[in-house]
Amino acid sequence: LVQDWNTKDKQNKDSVPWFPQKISDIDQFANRILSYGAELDCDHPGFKDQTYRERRKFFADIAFNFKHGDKIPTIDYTPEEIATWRTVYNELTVLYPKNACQEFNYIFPLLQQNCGFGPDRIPQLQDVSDFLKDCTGYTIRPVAGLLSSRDFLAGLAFRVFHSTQYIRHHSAPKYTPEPDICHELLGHVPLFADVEFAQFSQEIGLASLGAPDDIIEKLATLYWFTIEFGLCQQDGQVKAYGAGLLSSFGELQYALSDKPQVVDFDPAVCCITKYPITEYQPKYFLAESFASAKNKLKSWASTISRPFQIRYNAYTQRVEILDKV
Ligand code: NLE
Ligand code: FE2
Repeated sequence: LVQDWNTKDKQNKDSVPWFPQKISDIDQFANRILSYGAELDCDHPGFKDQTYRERRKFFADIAFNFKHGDKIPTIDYTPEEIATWRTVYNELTVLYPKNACQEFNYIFPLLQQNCGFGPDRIPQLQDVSDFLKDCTGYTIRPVAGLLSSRDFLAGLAFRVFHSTQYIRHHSAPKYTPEPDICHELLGHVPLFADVEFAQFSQEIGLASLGAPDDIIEKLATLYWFTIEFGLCQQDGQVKAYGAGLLSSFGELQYALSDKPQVVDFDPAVCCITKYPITEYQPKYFLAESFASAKNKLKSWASTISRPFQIRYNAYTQRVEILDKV
């Protein structure tokens, strides 16, 4: 057992990219974001809205200053923000019974009972993080903007989910290309409370630690087509389990219509498929079942060769690096 990878021999040290080995190492990602939440592009619906831009900066600063172990600050959401949440929440919750996977529909009422999910209030990240910790050990960290795929995936290895805290601009409730609090809470959170799904997400994270750039890109693509935009078959019907679908009442309906292309989930094909990030997906991958997607992805990930093995120690919240035998 090599306790500290960074003291390992020089050759390995040079060829293996840095990765976090303990949960507090994730603090180092906070100032490495690719785009800062306040610098909105000119085609963003909030670009000309000065109040919205200032609000985004406020949220970005919370995330910048967050350290592992801190409580996530409680937000006093404005009536306008709550109105946007209400629209998204009400539109989506009528679609879930028919369109969301069983696991999602099982957990959703638990979030209503335990975390204050409902149309009139935006749930607080700390409450949701506490709930997830009880269910699967997942915790939430606020994030200021987009992380690199490498950093984002590494968080999953520690069952840490990076979450935005701001809400989408009120002018575009049915679809936004960016993650926002609706996407995190309605799309991701329910499935992170599912034991098998939590395990599956962590596997992607563990596979990413110290991986070369081309593998990171493939893992990020698999993440995209499963955790973000996955479809699955349940009782002979197509259901959504991807968070990007479960948080967009526009795309959720589109994805389950006959408009997009739907192909069987095969990780080897999926991991090299190109995708757009600012519009509805032209193509989705359909898993035979939720469990089968997990198994296929796990077996694909196990073919990645690395000069070492990794084991997560939940007691110490560290990854242990083992020499290959
Ligand atoms: N398109 C999604 C939504 O509108 O909720 C967000 C996707 C983030 C990857
Ligand atoms: Fe997401």
